[in-house]
Amino acid sequence: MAAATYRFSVGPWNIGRGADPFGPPVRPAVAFDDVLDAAVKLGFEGIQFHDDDAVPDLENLSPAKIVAEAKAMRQKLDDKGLVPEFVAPRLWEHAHGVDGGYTSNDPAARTWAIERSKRSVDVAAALGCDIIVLWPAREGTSVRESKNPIEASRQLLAAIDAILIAGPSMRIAIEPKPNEPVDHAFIPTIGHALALGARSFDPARVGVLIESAHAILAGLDPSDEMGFALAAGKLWSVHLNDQNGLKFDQDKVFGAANLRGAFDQVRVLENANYAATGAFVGFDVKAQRTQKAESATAHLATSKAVFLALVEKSRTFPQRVAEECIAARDYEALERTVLEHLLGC
Ligand code: GLO
Ligand code: MG
Repeated sequence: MAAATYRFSVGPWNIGRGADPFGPPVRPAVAFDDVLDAAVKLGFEGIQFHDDDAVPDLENLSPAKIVAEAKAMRQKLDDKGLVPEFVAPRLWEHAHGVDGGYTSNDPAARTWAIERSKRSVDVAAALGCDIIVLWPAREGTSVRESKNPIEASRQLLAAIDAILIAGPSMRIAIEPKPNEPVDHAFIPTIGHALALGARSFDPARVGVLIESAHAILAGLDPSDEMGFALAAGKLWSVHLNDQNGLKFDQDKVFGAANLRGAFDQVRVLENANYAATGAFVGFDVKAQRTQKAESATAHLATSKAVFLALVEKSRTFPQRVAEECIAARDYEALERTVLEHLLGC
């Protein structure tokens, strides 16, 4: 049986802004239509959206107008042979979400966050995709005593339920991150996300999106986080990238800091036949500040090339030798087998 092929996806924030978080733009921002053309050229079939990437200025539009604009976006994708992968409510950039959305201390902000999420559901439905990604960016604290974690968990659960009710055909993929932009996030790991989902009104529709860097920032092995979600049938998307230890979220090229760790992530996806589920492989990577405009998508091309090379490494892995090492409990020999395979010797 031929091995299933992977489908790749990308978000406009991985191509467009021309700035890093520490300074003004150093390249012109890439217009949205050019992002789509770049995706096609790079061989990425799926587009990931923040709600206001799909419908700019949606806060100032009526629900009917939001749906009309999302339908126009759907047509634009169709014309280019692209498909929408997910929509994420971008709560963390709006003034109302300054103290978080669902867990804000301001009840008006909490109401706003739920309403905005319902609009995201409308956008996703009109685009024709069935995944809402929740990256709970500011749902946490920088001053521990400012929020009550018991209450916050209840609020997050209520938000998940509200989204599930608003979109009966939607699934929610929670994208946990332990910190940044807040000091401590309320849903820091995959275990937290799945435990919360299990308590929701429809657990079958709550899963996860795993970003490699977010697992590393939590001190965890991304491939183990993936394995945990895969065992539960809950890995609905991935944001592969890399991270040089416990720093800010670097969004480095996949495999750039830890090639073996990247291999282990590909291997766990391969072992679970992730490609056959139809779920996408996304790369949440950013161009380096030093990069010139004409080659500012190289980070995506390299991440995809590394991924495909590691798929090959996974498919040619000397499994029989590895099993013999395991049977003999000779993990030093296994270590060498892995390293020699990766080194190509
Ligand atoms: C930042 C997150 C961010 C999300 C995106 C989709 O650390 O990884 O890039 O993936 O906004 O919600
Ligand atoms: Mg991400």
